[in-house]
Amino acid sequence: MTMEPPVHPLDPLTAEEITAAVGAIRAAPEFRECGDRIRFVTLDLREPPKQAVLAWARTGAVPPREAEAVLLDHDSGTTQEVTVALGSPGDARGGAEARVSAWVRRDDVQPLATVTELMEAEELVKHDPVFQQALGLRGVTDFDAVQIDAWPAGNFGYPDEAGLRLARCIPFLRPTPDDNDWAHPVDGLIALVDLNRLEILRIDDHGVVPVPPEPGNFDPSAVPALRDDIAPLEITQPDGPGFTVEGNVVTWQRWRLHVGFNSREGLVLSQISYQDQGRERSILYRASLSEMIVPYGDPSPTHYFKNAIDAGENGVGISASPLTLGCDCLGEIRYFDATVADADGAPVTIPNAICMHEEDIGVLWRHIEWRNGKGEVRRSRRLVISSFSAIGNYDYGFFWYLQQDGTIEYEIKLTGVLSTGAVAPGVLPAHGTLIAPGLNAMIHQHFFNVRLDLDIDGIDNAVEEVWTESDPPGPGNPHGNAFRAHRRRFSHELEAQRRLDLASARWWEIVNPNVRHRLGAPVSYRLVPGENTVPFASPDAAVSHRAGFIGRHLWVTPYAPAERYAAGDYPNQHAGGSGLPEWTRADRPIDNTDIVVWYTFGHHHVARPEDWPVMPVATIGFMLKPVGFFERNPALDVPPPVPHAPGCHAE
Ligand SMILES: [Cu+2]
Repeated sequence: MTMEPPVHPLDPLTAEEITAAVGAIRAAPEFRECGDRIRFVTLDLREPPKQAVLAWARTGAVPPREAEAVLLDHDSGTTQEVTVALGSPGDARGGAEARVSAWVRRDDVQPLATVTELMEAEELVKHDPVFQQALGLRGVTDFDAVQIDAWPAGNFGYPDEAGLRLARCIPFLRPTPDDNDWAHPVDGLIALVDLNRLEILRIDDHGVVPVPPEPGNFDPSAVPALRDDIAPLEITQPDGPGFTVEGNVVTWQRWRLHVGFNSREGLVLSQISYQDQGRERSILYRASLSEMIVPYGDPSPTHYFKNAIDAGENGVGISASPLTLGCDCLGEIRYFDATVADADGAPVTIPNAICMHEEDIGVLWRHIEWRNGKGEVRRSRRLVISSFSAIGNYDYGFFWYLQQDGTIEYEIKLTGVLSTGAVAPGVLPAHGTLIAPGLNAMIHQHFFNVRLDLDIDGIDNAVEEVWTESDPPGPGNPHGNAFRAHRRRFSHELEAQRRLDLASARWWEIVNPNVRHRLGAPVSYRLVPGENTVPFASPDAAVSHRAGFIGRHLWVTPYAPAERYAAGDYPNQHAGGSGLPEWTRADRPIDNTDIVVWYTFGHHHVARPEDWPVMPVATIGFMLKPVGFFERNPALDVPPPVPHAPGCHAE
């Protein structure tokens, strides 16, 4: 089979490449040794090492294309890690058949959950006579109106769960198929399912709680009257958008970058650079969401296990939804499709999975002279690259913004439906908020970790902590007003495991010690924190081990291609300790070398009645801002928006 040459070595696998890789895997002898119930969990580009990609940019030498697949053999309960060489047009094997180059069989890990097995678990529990009997005790007799949510089981060290692939299944009532999935939790009842054998291992009934009666629908028919005072708002760019797209490489004003996508992380931006006075300067080699986790704070038997590790347990990319013009994104949109593999290995295209457009975000900079009323005003434009994933009850939007002043911003939009439980009439939940009669939204947190492989003006970088202290009172500070910023450079991994500290206005700057600003300091970018919190689960809790990355806001590691996910490659049912805590134990040097910055940020969610029946978007994120990277404000060259308007531009 001949395959179209990729435009860029980081381009996601094409449908043809997925088909070729799956063909090679199916033809391998190792595949024939697996059982009939074998499924493709993920199948993605195996990214070439950074040096190979940088060499390609310099010399045009195309690195070989490779695919990496994770398969789950339900019959043996084993995971198969397969690497496939796809060949590339530039190498000697151009156009050759794809072939398996590595096959590792593992019986010590659980890959992320496939939609297929979660639906199988739902059918199993729904039709189980013992479970139906327990539902009957709660007045539920129409079992077609029952929805079963299969949650990742976590790992609580129960000896009878060791080595099994499990889901904890809880029921909801859904009187009609269009109902809100989570308005009517049937609390107190839980089934433990072996997903490999498709068997119910246990059904635990912790007592009947009345099912909350109120519907929670939010489609137009559920609203008494829709507003009729929304004036039309159209965003048009008569000459087309201001960006150019070649394959997956985007150029917009001074920015250039590559837009990628994979099953686990979803949107990936690579090779972000900025054209500064004719020089293309590198900033970020690669940026992606490395992991996320939602720990719930309710200790009851039907909620304590809720610690959704959504990237490593479900896959942010494979959960991406198609985006709709005028709904998800507004304006002159350029979409990118995403292609992933389904459980049988067939390529599936998620149309319009990524949306890119320009947005006006108000004033960029301004000064009006008070003496004569003359001055200059510029409007700010940003490039938005985004995707949305629906993972269980939550919908997460992942938004990258590139701005004209050299700022890179990342924002996650949290929306969708709350995870719910039930309480008896008159009871106020201790670990949650009453959001409708009898309906409990349990307290929880959302932690995200972003892997930032920064290459500020080159590969060798370092991280400095910056904090502010008041000067001591004395002759040098006679008025007591003095305070100043201090900084120190991290030399090894362990000292770079840091938490934010409001009292010292702590933040971190990524510097290139080898490139100086004209004023003397190393060029740098500042990681500007946004909203954040710390975990409230005890340090001994399972979640604190299984997602150790949430214990620190900052981690810095030396670049290692295999270190990709903050909670490790296989967090599903993992006992804990993997990922960042494991890698950094070696305390490797991180000063003036190729480093990766991992930033954890958390949204603390004490639910409100206004979050029901669907949550207005909450946002959380951070910025990367140039600090002594440019000579001065790099956006001085943005032209006046209205050339001759008084107060906009003095002539
Ligand atoms: Cu939440």
